[in-house]
Amino acid sequence: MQERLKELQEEAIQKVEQSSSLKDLNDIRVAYLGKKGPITEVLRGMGKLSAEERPVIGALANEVREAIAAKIEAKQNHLEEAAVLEKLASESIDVTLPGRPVKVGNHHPLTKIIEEIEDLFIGMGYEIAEGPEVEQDYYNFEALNLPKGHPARDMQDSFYITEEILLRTHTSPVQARTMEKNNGKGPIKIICPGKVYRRDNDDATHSHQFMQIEGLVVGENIRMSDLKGTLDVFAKKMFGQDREIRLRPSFFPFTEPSVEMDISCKVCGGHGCNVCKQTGWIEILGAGMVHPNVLEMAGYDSKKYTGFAFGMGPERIAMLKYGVDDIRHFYTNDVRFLKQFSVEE
Ligand code: 2U9
Repeated sequence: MQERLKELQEEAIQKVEQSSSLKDLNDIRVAYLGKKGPITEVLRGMGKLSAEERPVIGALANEVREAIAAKIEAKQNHLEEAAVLEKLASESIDVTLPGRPVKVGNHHPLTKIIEEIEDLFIGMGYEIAEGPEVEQDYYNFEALNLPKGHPARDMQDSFYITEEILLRTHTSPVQARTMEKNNGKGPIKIICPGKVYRRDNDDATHSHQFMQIEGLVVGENIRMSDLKGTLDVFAKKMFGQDREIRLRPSFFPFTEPSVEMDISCKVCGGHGCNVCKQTGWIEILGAGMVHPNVLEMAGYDSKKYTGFAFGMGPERIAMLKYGVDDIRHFYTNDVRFLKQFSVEE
């Protein structure tokens, strides 16, 4: 029996050494140390042994069992460690590989135009001013020399919330509010960008909601020549140094005299083409010297203070600059349209 036990130990240990997987090891454990295994069988047959043999064989059987169990455990640790090392080796990453590009969005074309114009005027010493989109009739019309019943109000039909409160039809109320806050003192140099609303039917060139950028300068000795020089710098920086500007007489209730500014057509160089409707010129903005009534209503002495103002539509500028043929593209947010502006200039 002693020999049989020794044989079993050698046999089991040899198998453990040859095993190459955790499954093999478990099979060996079940085969040699399990309830139906040969060692258990030896122990079961001990009843037939003499009183002297029994403790000797019992002790040996336990030794053999422990030796096999210890060998299995050692081999199991070894196999587990090897498996971890193999996994680490197979899962190692190459940190020198280039990363996947991160998907980034881009500014909306109108935001780009507005920021470009803002930067340009900030460079000339202007500040940005903003105000409410839900506005009082007083700041939207009255303070701008458009009293109730004035015919020019018809051109700026609005969305009314009450008789006295409406969605602003231009950003001019921001300038009126800024002047009022300054208590009759100058100088003021501001750019006012923002959303405006008009009761209009939407089509390729009209929208009930659009954007404006207006500018206002108020101070002593501000002249028409300052306005012209400023607009010339703006036009050249925005559309190219080779652009010419042209001022034509116009009318706005809040400026006197009033003008409209054209730039020479970049496509034909002023000779006439489809883009400029054969005129050689493209209309860009309106402007003028602040009407004395507007200055007086905001608390300025119009004998001492003068000013100029201008206004333009970023949509129109963007349509000209990027060749967009329908104003509705700016608001419907089709990513195929928006993506075309992804290259930051
Ligand atoms: C104050 C005084 C004067 C703002 C001005 C224009 C001329 C003008 C429109 C052109 C097309 C805007 O985008 S558009 O609809 N604007 O032509 N705006 S002068 O004059 C002001 C504003 C505020 C206190």
